[in-house]
Amino acid sequence: MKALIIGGAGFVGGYLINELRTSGAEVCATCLANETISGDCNVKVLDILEPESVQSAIDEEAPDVIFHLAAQSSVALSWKRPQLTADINVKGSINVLEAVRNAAKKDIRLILIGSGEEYGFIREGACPISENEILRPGNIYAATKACQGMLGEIYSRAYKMDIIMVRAFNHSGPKQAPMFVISDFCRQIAEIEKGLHEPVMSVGNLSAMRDFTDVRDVVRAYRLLAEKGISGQTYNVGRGKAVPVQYILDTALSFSETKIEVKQDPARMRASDIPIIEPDVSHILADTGWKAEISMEQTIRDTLDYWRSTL
Ligand code: A2R
Repeated sequence: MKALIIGGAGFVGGYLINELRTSGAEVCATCLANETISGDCNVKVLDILEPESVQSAIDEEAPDVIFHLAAQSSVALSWKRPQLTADINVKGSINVLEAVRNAAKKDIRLILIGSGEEYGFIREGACPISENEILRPGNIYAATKACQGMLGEIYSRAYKMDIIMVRAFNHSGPKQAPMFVISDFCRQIAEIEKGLHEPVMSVGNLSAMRDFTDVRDVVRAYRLLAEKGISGQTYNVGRGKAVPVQYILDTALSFSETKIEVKQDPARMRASDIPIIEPDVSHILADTGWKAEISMEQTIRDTLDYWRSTL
């Protein structure tokens, strides 16, 4: 398989390059001019806001499959920079869709990576959430990803293109930015262990229940969807077993010998926190045989070890 990863310099990109290379694929990954790609693959500089560049990259590579990861992926930044978020996540995705539609190679499979955030304000009793659930995005990032998924469905139906839409739920692992909860807790613990700040951890809402999957399992799901997913369909990617954020905190703390006090920080509490977000993952299991295999405990341990060795 010849794969092109658009947006390969982010958290997921490095893991996906590794997953695809290990499975024997030939890989080319793109990044912005100021970024670098970590992984064993060909590299191309590409800004998805330039339609001609997207077209040339796809025509030069002539891949069998494209994984579209490039995004403005921060919910917080999406509130501050809504136009930029819409430009990259919607216009940028249209540039990719158009370039695949007009590509010289006609049998390219496109995997559009969306988000569990698209479901937004989930009805009580709707968990586990199936792909057929109505989308009620609750923030600008989520709305742009829902839009990307809808465009994918439209292009797939109207132009008979081979497109698969993914809604990835929370994923985590070593190297993730510390604005995400597992990485945040692990970094705070590693900093405290090194004496970099007082032994007090600040936390937000610990009762919210979320579904966490190791990034290494997530990229395996993306590869299997490229190999076995059904064209035109949307797949949830997640563990299918939500846990309270309190469980992550307790597990992370249990891996440290240091005595640490936990303090709730009002700045970290979100007014609109949805009590539980848990995907139904039977669709991807049925079509590809994929399910999460790496335990949450392992992810937390590896992320803590990453911060211990990085700080
Ligand atoms: O924002 P930066 O400088 O970190 O660059 C991001 C890049 N990117 C772009 N690439 C090409 N053309 C653009 N105009 C453009 N704007 C941003 O896409 C970053 O290197 C990459 C996305 O990586 P992350 O933000 O680390 O996301 P992650 O965790 O790898 O997630 C991959 C996908 C995204 O579509 C998420 O929305 C979804 O999975 O959950």
